[in-house]
Formats: sequence, C-alpha cells, structure tokens
Amino acid sequence: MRCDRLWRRARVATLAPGRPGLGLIEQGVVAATDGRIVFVGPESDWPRASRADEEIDLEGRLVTPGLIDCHTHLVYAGDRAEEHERRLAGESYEAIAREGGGILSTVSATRAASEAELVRASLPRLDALLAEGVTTVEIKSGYGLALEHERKQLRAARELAHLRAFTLKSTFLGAHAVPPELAGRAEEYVHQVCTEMIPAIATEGLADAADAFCERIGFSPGETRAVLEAASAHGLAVKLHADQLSNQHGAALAASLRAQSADHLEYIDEAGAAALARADTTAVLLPGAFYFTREKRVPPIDLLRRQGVRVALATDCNPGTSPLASLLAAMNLAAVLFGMSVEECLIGVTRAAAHALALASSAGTLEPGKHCDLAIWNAERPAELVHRIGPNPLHARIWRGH
Ligand code: DI6
Ligand code: FE
Repeated sequence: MRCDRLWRRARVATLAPGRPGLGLIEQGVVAATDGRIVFVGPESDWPRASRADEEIDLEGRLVTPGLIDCHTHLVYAGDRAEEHERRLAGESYEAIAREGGGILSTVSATRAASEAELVRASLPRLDALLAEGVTTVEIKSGYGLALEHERKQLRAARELAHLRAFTLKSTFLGAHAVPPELAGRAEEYVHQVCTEMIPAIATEGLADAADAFCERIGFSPGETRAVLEAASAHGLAVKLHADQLSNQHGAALAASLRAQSADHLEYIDEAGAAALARADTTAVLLPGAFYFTREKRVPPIDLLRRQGVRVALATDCNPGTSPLASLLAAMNLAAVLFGMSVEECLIGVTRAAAHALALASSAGTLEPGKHCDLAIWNAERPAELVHRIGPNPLHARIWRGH
C-alpha cells in the first residue's frame, strides 16, 4: 500500500460503529491519500511493504475524528452582554424577547452590517471552534429575517469556508422570529418565507437545510410545518428547534417530516422520543443554552437512551442563549449538567453529529473511505477531553489530510 501521510504511534479512537465503546486502538496508525483515510488499525496490521510519503510519530497521543459542531448561529453582528446583565438581575429571556429585545436586537445589528463586517465579526468565533479540533461546522441564518439579509448571512458563512479549512453545512433559519416590520403578522411572514425566501435560497444553493424555531415566542407547530414542507419541496433537508422552552410536540413534528435532527428537547415527551427513534432523526442537545438561560428542566437523557435515540451535542453558538464557542466546554456541560458519559459526549460531537448533518458517509468516524479529518490531542484518554474547562489539549487539527 502507498499513502501520502501516515500517523504512527497513535491511540486512535475510531468511533467506528459496531466496535465497543469508542473503538479505541492502542498502538494505532492512520494512513491517508488525497485527503481520504485509506487505512486505520493496529500498527501490527499495517502492511510491511507499505510506503508513506510522510510519516508522523504521534508518541502515543490520542487521535479522534475531527469534531463536528452541528448547530451554531455563529454569523451575527453585535453582542447581547447588556441583555445578559438584565437577565442576571431577574428578567426572563421570554419577557425580553416579547419586548422586542432578544433575537430582534441581533436582527437590527446584523441587518446594519455588511457581508464583510459579518465575516470579520464571526471569524473569532469560528477560530475558537477550530482551535479545539473542530473540522465541520453547521451555521444557520436567522438574524436577517428578510431575503437580502438572510442571503447576506449565508454568503458570509460561505466566505468563512473560503477563509478557513473546515467543512461547512449551512442552514436557512428564516423562521427564527417574525421581523419587526411584520410584528403581529406571523402568517404573512410565514407566507413570505415559504413562497419567496425558500425558493430563492434553494435556487441559489445558499443552504443545505432549513430550520425553524417552534416555540411560544417563535412559530406555532402549524406554521413550522408549512415552512419545513416548503423547504422539503425545494430540496432542502429539514431540522427543527424543538421543545426548548415548552412542550410543543416539536420532536414528533420533526420526526413526521423526516428531519435530520430535532434540537434542544428539554421538554420532549415519551411519544416525541419514540418518534425520533422510529424516524432515525438525531436529537441534538445544546447544554450551553440550558446553562446560560438557567433552564431548570434537564433534557430527559434516560428517556432518549431507553428509546434508542441517537444523541448529538453542539454549542448553539449564538449571542443570546448560548454565547459559547467551545465544543469541549459543551461536552463538559453535558457531562456535568445532563449526566452524559464520556463516551456519549464524544459520540455526540463526532459520529452522532455527522448524522445530524447527513454527513455520516464522509465524516464522524475514522474509517477507510472517509475524509481524513483528525483531531490529535495532548491527551492519552478520552476522559481528558471532557473533564476540564480551559486548557486546550489540541496538538494538531487535520482537515482532509492536511
Ligand atoms: N433558540 C435559541 O436558543 C436561539 N435561537 C433559538 O431558536 C436563541 C437565539 C437568540 O437569542 O439570539
Ligand atoms: Fe439554536
């Protein structure tokens, strides 16, 4: 066998399905050619006659798949530190949103920014993720709420993918809030989203998927269904912010639309979890939003386990409910606040997150044929990636073999 690059003396957590736990190989090698994995396994199985153009000795370091942040809103302008201060003084997120603050204050700032300004404002957040071994990021729009501004956000996301080496999945979240100029006229806005915005965004190839905020302060289940059905009809995949602040039966709705993922899920019920499992829809938990909003209701992990729902984890990086640009911290929060195990956390930011973005055939595990996206850690055991906040244990990040 011949390969471009060979990483040797590695402790490889392949995350390959069907292997116990994280599929750890103690004395492992990973070989790549043209950005794809051609071999991963014990050094003793690496064919002796093989040649590598470049060999890298990892001296026993842990290697995992490059991490995947499968739910972010990281392209936006402005910040909401003052709103956070008001919440610390006792005001609720929902009350501030109803007064026209919250999401709508980020909408004003984002509308006022040019595409270049959005890129400049968002780059540090992206860089923070990448610095911790992230190789795939999903980015949502949803702070434009008018075609030209939603477009601008999605173009800024695309520009970020030109400036940095990572895989981008972009999601149109026009149904995030009703724009101020249509206050009280949700129906009219939903009609616009379905008949003008989705067709334009889909035709221009600006998004891979569509999402909606199904919530008392967002869109009703009926409005949500209309938006996501329109998205499907235009060839976009479907995702949903579901059951975050109240039980709207959003998980069941997402499952009925064959969504890739249903996200948040603090208030999911038994029927919702069963529906996700049946539809093979990934549950994406967002412990940053739970933490920053001081939510009391923990997503029912035991229920999700019992129903056999695949569970991913993401940062939800956004200026309001989750000003968090660290997937390692998200893992720690999920472990401490939700009671997830180290294995569940790591699966959540790799294999399960790949499913949430329909990337399971190319990312999320280390197996021959997949993209060679690696995170190489100054760590020996997976638990070290979960148990602390602060020190960054990343040694190197490899995207598509480089
Ligand atoms: N749920 C959230 O937690 C974020 N969006 C959503 O639909 C909040 C976004 C924000 O407050 O800016
Ligand atoms: Fe979100």
